[in-house]
Amino acid sequence: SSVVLMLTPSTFPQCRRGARRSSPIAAPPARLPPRRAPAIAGADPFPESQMRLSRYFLPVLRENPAEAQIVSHRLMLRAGMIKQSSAGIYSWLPLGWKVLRRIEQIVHEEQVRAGHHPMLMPTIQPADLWRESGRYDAYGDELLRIRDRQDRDMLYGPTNEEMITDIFRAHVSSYRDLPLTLYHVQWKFRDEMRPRFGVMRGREFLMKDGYNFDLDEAAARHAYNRHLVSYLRTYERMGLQAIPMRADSGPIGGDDTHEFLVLAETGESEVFYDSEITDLRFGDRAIDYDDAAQCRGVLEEFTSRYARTDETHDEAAFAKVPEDRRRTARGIEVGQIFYFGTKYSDAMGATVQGPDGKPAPVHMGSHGIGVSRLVGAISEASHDENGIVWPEGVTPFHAGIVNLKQGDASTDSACEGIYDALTAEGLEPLYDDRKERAGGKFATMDLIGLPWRITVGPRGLQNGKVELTSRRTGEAEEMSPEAAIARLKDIYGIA
Ligand code: 5CA
Repeated sequence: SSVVLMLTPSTFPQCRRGARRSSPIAAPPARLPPRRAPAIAGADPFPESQMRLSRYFLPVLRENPAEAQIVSHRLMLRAGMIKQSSAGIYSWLPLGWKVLRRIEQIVHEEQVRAGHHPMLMPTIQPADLWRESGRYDAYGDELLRIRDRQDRDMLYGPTNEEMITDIFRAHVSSYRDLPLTLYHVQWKFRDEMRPRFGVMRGREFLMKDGYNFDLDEAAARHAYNRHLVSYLRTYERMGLQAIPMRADSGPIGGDDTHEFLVLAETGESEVFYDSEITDLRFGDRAIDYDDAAQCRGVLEEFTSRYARTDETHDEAAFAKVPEDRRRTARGIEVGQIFYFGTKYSDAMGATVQGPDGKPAPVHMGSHGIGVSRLVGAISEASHDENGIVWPEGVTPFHAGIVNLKQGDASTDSACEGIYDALTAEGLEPLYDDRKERAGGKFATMDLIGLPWRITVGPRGLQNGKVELTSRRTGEAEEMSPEAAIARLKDIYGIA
């Protein structure tokens, strides 16, 4: 039973507050002072200039690839999104990379909204940092150890607690510089024993990892709660319901951690929960991320019911949930947040001078989102027998334009007109301008899962009409090209 929230961008007010042509900057929420000109929230920072299928690179596969065991992997291969290079390592072809960018963009927008600072750390790290924390040996075989030409031990980072702590201790020495949360979105490598399910469990994968530094436990708990809230918002914008569940901290350490799980039959984790939890929505509520009580309230609302992964499952506690609400299911872990106190700051000497003048180790936590895994998770949660069904929030192209009679002058020019009008509004249409039969064009559009399709043919045009079709419901409606454009503007929250 996969769970998908049918969210449209109009669920999010920041999307509605007017778009300016092709500027990739998000509209600010109502509470904050306006920064720059608003545009479509979550827009691709590198929009394509050539969105015509005759010139695009979309190597779709007709046959089901034998190596793919789950539907999302199969569909991502068939839709020409990824190509395996070696076990658990993939190239991202243009369509796949486009979805990845849109997910990454939403992650950035929500991180910045919560007051966190983007940066970028390298993929290759010196082993010595990991010797300081004790994890160089403790991390085991998943850590890819590398030796450079000077015989120095290096490693390909599976996570960055040590490196960020090293940056912190070099530059921050006073409590006045706290609180501080830094994050980046960077490729990671974990030499997984069983890479599988495509990008879902890769060896090389893209992760957002963030790290908070706070003076004391109370402040660090607020950072934890703030991350939980911002993650709820982040996943909902992607059209996903990701449920925070109490989990185990594994090699990251610490005693407080939640995983965010998307329910899906093919998920790798077994989960146990009170069914009431699936009724919760973060929705459109205003949140002040500096308000500790407000953030804690949201955390309590979303974590007070029983919801655990098999690692922390407690039969006795689960038995207290009314029987008709007890659920056992499977889930995909799309993120995890940790509070680990002074584990790394103690080991690595990351202290600040407190208000009393005495040095004290900083309290820390780390917070991850599986950015590349999300592409698989969304495909797994949102598809039908014909292909993927992208939620509007992450779709690679906002709409497809299907020309039913390529080469017919008036049909071609109507399609070009719609393409230009949508592009001028800051939307990205994908125009199927190939000389192919209608059935083949529809099948391609269904496979790659664009949520809206405008079908343009000579017969409809005689009455001044095109057809606007929803990929999700299959419902089609005849209307003028102008009305179709206006409808799409409305759907994507362009004033
Ligand atoms: N340092 C902490 C928080 S930044 C950390 O590494 N957390 S983690 O191990 O839970 O990873 C964060 C997220 O990355 C996971 O929730 C998962 O969504 C994603 N992830 C982890 N391993 C893989 C993998 N092998 N392939 C794809 N995504 C992965």
